[in-house]
Amino acid sequence: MNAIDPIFSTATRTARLRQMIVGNELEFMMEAHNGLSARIVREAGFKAIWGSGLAISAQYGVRDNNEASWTQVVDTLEFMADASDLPILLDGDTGYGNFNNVRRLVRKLEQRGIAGVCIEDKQFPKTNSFIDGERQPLAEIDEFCGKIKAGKDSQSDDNFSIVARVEALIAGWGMDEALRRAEAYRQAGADAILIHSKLSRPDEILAFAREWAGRGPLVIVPTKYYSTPTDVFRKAGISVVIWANHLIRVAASSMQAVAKEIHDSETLVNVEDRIASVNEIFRLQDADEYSAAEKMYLSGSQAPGAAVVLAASRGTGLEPLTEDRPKVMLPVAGKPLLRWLVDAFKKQSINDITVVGGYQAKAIDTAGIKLVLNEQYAQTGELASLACAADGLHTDTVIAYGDLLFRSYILRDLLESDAPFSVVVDSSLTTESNRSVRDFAYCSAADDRDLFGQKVLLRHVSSKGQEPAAGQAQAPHGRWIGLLNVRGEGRERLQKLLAELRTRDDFNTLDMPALLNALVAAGEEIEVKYVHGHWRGVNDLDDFRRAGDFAHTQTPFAVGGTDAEEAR
Ligand code: SPV
Ligand code: MG
Repeated sequence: MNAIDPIFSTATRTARLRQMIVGNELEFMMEAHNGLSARIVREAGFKAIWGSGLAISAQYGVRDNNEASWTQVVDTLEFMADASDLPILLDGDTGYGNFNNVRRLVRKLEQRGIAGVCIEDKQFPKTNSFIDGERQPLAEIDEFCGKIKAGKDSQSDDNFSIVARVEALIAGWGMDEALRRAEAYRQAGADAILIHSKLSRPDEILAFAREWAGRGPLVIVPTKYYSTPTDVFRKAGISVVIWANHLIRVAASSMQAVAKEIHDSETLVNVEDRIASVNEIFRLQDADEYSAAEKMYLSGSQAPGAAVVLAASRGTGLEPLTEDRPKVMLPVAGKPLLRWLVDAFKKQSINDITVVGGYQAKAIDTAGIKLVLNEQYAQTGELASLACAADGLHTDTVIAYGDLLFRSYILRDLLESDAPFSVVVDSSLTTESNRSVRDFAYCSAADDRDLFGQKVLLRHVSSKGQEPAAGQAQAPHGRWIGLLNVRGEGRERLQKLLAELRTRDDFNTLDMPALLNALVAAGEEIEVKYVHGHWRGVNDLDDFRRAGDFAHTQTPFAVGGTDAEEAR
């Protein structure tokens, strides 16, 4: 069977394990020893997991002598139960102590979603049955029956199963003793008997099953008599076969082979195609589920991954300060203008930042950015600069003027837009700040808090427009601050449009407002995010001074500087 029966998988884990134990079919359990192997067991189609003491010890690199503490075992089981929804039957050794330890173990296993436990009639600390079996002391029958009863009395889910494991054949005490013990354990309340043998043939197991004559479910572990055809177990009336250690063994042999190969050859080339791919490991870890959840729950996770900053011009009005550097490298409150912008992008997890330089580009600090050059900066405009970076528009991208300072929420809010195109427009037209910014925006509706949440679209941007006179009929709705967010399919459409504009004779004179207007003319909807102040464009010396004041209010522990005109 490869797929888990969907009806079967809707029952609780305890109910499923119990059904396997008491049902009439021969059932199989596969060993797992950590979350990954538990998941692999499930994917292979098994209906239940054997939490092998040997394998769990081995994956920790310790012996099967209760060297791993019982709480470490229970913690491991928790990973297994999380990684797989199969019922897990824990190999609980001797119950890690007396009746009281069994009671606590059962309660803790139920809390962690484990469906049952198998306890064996040896003494704590135990040794693996295949190591000097004869020398291993067995528990007193009555004492062991007390453990079974204590376990059954402390389970809160009726379907939690306790399997009693008889070690009499392992210890060389003979068939009669094995049967006597099994019967006592059955009467004490065990849900099944695990009869264990270390012989390479199934003879004593089959003899036991005959004598047992169906008094209750029997479980076997054919590690040593592995060559026995499985049908023999079926005919003998066995209920469950446990493949007890095969995943830890294959893990060991694979790791040995690959480690040796890599060590000896000093290359990965011989092994790469013969081992699980890294992607397969991601799949087994359910990485896709994480990505889906991230989109749902992690704010900012949908942020565009890239930014393009236009920084090629020297800027008119600042000539005295820009002899040896472009405007974006002017220091504002202790760091260059460009660095403020780059830091703002990084704060929103945008790390792929392309700066288009031109004038004095060699003075641009390239830490954390990619610099591309518009060699023709002196004869060309903003669109020619954008075109230098347009080929790199391989993800959602914010296009920004380089001479811009803003409060971080402005970028964050812009990034929340799902629209293919969105821009930030400042509706505070009458303030002193940003007078020099002449990209006036005309929109489908004015900024109005009563219309909060309503979609507003850009209609037109008049570049280097005249300052609107008060009461003017066609007054603009604000200033475009110089941020354009391009998402999803918008990128390709922008690239296509840019390619078309490139064929125009006046391409070299075109600026960003021309691009926005061309987008609108092409039928694109450009969503408007209104703000009211909280940003500065830097176009002249006056702006430069204001930018310093503005930036100071953004630096940690800055005092003063609340901007009264923007405190609306
Ligand atoms: C285990 O898997 O740890 C078992 C089975 O107890 S065996 O190793 O065969 O004893
Ligand atoms: Mg064991």
